[in-house]
Amino acid sequence: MNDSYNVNNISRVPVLDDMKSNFWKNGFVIIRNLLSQPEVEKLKNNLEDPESAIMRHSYSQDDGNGRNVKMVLWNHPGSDLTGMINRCQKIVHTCSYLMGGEVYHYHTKLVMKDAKTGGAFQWHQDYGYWYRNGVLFPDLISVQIAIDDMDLENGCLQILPSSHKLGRIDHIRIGEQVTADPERITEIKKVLTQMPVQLTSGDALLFHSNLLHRSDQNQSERRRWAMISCYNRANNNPVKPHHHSQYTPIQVVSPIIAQPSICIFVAHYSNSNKTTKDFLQYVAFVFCPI
Ligand SMILES: O=C(O)CCC(=O)C(=O)O
Repeated sequence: MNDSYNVNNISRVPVLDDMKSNFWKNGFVIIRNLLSQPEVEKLKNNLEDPESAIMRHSYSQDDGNGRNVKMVLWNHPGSDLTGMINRCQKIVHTCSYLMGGEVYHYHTKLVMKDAKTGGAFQWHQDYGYWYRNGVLFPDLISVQIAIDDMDLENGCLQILPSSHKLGRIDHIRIGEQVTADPERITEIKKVLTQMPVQLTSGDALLFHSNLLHRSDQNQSERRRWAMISCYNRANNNPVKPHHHSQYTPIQVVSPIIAQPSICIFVAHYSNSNKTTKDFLQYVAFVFCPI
């Protein structure tokens, strides 16, 4: 672990103290404009290139109801634009602050629900999967950044606030998805109120790994793309090697990524940093032991 890490002396987005208590009370916080409009536009342009390494590694996952979600998954952030975002100070330090200690990048997933065809996700906790990976504590946080506006029509995330307090729920496989025990969900929904998380491009939802969430199919004429980056506490290194990252200190980058100098900044890191993105194949995801 990185001993010099001091969560009280770090730069992060100005998360008010009550945001931290809200995070632990509700299991999530929403940060509007986590990425500025120039930043999110850069990100969109970058991802929309069909020849990019990211798009060449995309695959489809069946939602069990006749539709697919396109995804790309990587473990180590690398040095391209998404890597800069995964490693940028304002995100990494904010996650460390909320989680109370150093975090490392566990993996990132780009989730692409195309217009009219994008599939759904069933109720699940991310720790429902990660528990199986030898991660002992649910000390992980996910940052979902809206690349496109996300609303009810195009299948925004739906959450059950405070559900992180339920602890880990058993998960079962339905189709190609792993979902929280449906009988238990029926009972939980009688006591917790479902909330849609409607985000504008650039906004982010930061949520605890035991927060129950799902999303509907995209019924709209608009695509719904989002990037979810997951960070694990450094002192929660998985006890067995598996298809996601073991503890690897993040080479945090600053200044904020998308200033006019972004090209120079990104090029600098691309040249000087040997870390490359390691994309995961679909097969690794589907056959992970549960
Ligand atoms: O993007 C979504 O709608 C949900 C994605 C999700 O929950 C997941 O990949 O675990």
